[in-house]
Amino acid sequence: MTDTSGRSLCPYCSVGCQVEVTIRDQAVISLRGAADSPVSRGLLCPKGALLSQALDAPGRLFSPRLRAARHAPWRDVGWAEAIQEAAGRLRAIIDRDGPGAVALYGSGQLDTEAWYLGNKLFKGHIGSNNVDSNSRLCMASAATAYRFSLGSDGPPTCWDDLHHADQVLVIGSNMAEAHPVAFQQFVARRRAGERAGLIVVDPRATPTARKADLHVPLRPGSDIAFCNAIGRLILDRNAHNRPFIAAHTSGFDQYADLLWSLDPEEQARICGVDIALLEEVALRLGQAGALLSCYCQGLGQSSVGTWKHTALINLHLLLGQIGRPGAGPFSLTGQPNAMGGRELGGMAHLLPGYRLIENAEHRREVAAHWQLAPERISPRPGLTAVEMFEALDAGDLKAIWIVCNNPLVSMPDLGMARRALARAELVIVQDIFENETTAAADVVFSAAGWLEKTGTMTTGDRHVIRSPQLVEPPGLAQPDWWIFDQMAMQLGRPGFGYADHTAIWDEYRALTTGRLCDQSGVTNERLEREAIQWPCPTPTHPGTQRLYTDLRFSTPDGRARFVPQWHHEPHEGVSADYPLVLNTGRIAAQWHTMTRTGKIAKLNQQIGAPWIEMHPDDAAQRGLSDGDAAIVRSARGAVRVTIRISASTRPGSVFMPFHWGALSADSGAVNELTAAIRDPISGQPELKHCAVQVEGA
Ligand SMILES: Nc1nc2c(c(=O)[nH]1)N[C@H]1C(S)=C(S)[C@@H](COP(=O)(O)OP(=O)(O)OC[C@H]3O[C@@H](n4cnc5c(=O)[nH]c(N)nc54)[C@H](O)[C@@H]3O)O[C@H]1N2
Ligand SMILES: Nc1nc2c(c(=O)[nH]1)N[C@H]1C(S)=C(S)[C@@H](COP(=O)(O)OP(=O)(O)OC[C@H]3O[C@@H](n4cnc5c(=O)[nH]c(N)nc54)[C@H](O)[C@@H]3O)O[C@H]1N2
Ligand code: SF4
Ligand SMILES: [Mo]
Repeated sequence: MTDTSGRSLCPYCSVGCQVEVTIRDQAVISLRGAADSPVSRGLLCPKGALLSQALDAPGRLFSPRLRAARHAPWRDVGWAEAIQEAAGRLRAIIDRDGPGAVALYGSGQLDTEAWYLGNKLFKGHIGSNNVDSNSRLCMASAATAYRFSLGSDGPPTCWDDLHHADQVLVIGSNMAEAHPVAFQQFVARRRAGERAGLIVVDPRATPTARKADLHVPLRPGSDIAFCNAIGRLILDRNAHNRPFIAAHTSGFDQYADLLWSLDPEEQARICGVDIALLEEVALRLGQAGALLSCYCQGLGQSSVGTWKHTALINLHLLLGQIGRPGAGPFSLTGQPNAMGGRELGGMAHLLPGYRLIENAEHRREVAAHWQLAPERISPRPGLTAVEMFEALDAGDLKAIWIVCNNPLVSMPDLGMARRALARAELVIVQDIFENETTAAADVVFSAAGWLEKTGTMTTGDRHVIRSPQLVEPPGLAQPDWWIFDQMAMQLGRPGFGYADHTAIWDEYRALTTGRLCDQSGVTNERLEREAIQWPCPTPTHPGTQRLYTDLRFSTPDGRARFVPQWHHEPHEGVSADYPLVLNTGRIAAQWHTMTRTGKIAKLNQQIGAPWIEMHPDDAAQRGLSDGDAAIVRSARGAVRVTIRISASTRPGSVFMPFHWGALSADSGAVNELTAAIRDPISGQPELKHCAVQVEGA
């Protein structure tokens, strides 16, 4: 048997490290970072380095499954029966209650070809815009803010900017654990003595914050006050960039009015930090040659997430820090293809090519490309992720098809989410492993996973990268695009029956022509040999590292907009019953709901049982010691945890990783506690802030 080798994208975070793998007898015999990979340059974090162990982890789905009723035993079936049964039941619901009664819940971990097809099937053919993604829990506010401030979604910056910035502001991101390879490269620059400042704004003293020159341990939820205070202090020092503001922005006067009207001392009190610290931050940002800000869920998962992002982008506009190497706002995408998912319109308000459902011209263009009548695409945006679960719970939505997602761990207010799936008439779950959500399904589709199919993804910095199939899927598992295609044909829809991924890619990339995310020049042939950053309008175009280098933005007048906004308190304040703020997030060794990383001994050893990080003062008040068992309660639920006492968290604020679910621990998932409250503009839930009490168990 000869060995084969190939290059694949790591299927975890959006840094987009590429790995070289060698295969013998359908097994990975070697795996290492690809030395010439554009971003990672040969590096991998432990999750990436241990990827091969995820392939044959326990709990793999080898074939489709059906059951007659929720508590009936599962029956493994062939594809013909599974597709016939699932499509038949879906069609019966559509015929009875209309297309609005069904929904597709997808993922930023699906490849573009598959997710494009699912989106086309629902929005174009079934006529339901109830198509949303776990990106709603993740990047929705970053995307709306880009649209408000710069005129379109799409990060203007790239990972390479970490090699050029001389001042980096990390706000609401724990890059050291969540985007480790990118962060390591920046730290290496500093270690080598290059002038590259690091300011971290995070209520916790995270591993990222511990590397900083300045750490601002702000009160959870106070980022708008922080940004506005910095803006005001920049104006006070006359450090703003008047020529840039005059030539390339709009709305400065209203923004300046807001800043002049506020008292920086008062804003510092809202942030719970000393004004002197804010003055130091303003001084350093004002003096920066190239200022890069990196931000993630500490801004996004908030009931004012959109405004948190625009408040930060305002600072870049005030200082003229955008459109140059090392300068600009950089929303750190979470999942490996959450970017591609936004580009292909895999959200309830979007259509392919960063188009909007509410725009009649956009609907017409897409319908024409899909060879459908223009009125086929409904003008009303569909239900967003959390709304889908609320609508199932209320009985307004009848069926949900969940793909590459584990909402019974990752959704806020799990009590509600469980009720929602229990009340649903039809739950189809498409995954590579058994998870908490497959356990609540009527139909399970077994998908092919990493290395087992060919597919394309867009990394966090607009690199479009294809990963080839290198091994056979186990059992009957099939690529996600194939499953969508089969379902569409069974539903009797014309225009499906794709030969392979290349045909889907060609159809999709034509829909990006002339749009900001133009991938017309990213041909199948080029994807076999290179990674290309969009926009890339022609097959000979080299791709584009940074957006807006001509300082013409995507707004109608070409000017970036200041978006002034006051501080707002998070939705659920603390009370006598629930006096602590619960902050949730990630740790370096685990990926989300642990269906892969949770089964790899080397990654699992480091994390122990579910824990809560608590300040020594809060622990002492409750008579709790390190290692004690405790119960955490919110207005919605309770979970059991082990206490970790640490001064890393602010007094009054506790932190829990959200990785564990019913299959990995019997103590209850963090999202039993969180609330389904969300940003009214973006629909992204406030997963970083709810009120809890902690007591000894
Ligand atoms: N190891 C690992 N890496 C991952 C993932 C994973 O599961 N595991 N998931 C990927 C995905 S999908 C995503 S979206 C990213 C997420 O990446 P990050 O957003 O960096 O990770 P989180 O831990 O969710 O939260 C980041 C920080 O926000 C802080 N924070 C909480 N509230 C506030 C606030 O009000 N203001 C500010 N300024 N900060 C606040 C938290 O203390 C935390 O340190 O990670 C990606 N990378
Ligand atoms: N409390 C709290 N909750 C959170 C967050 C938080 O910070 N705090 N973060 C939120 C964020 S940002 C995110 S992105 C979500 C993530 O939440 P989820 O996306 O629900 O979590 P995952 O565990 O990544 O689920 C992905 C599923 O897809 C499967 N899978 C992997 N590859 C494939 C494939 O190729 N095809 C198919 N069909 N399936 C596949 C995996 O086995 C897994 O079951 O969680 C959100 N929930
Ligand atoms: S940094 Fe992200 S993309 Fe790179 S190896 Fe780690 S998880 Fe994979
Ligand atoms: Mo995410």
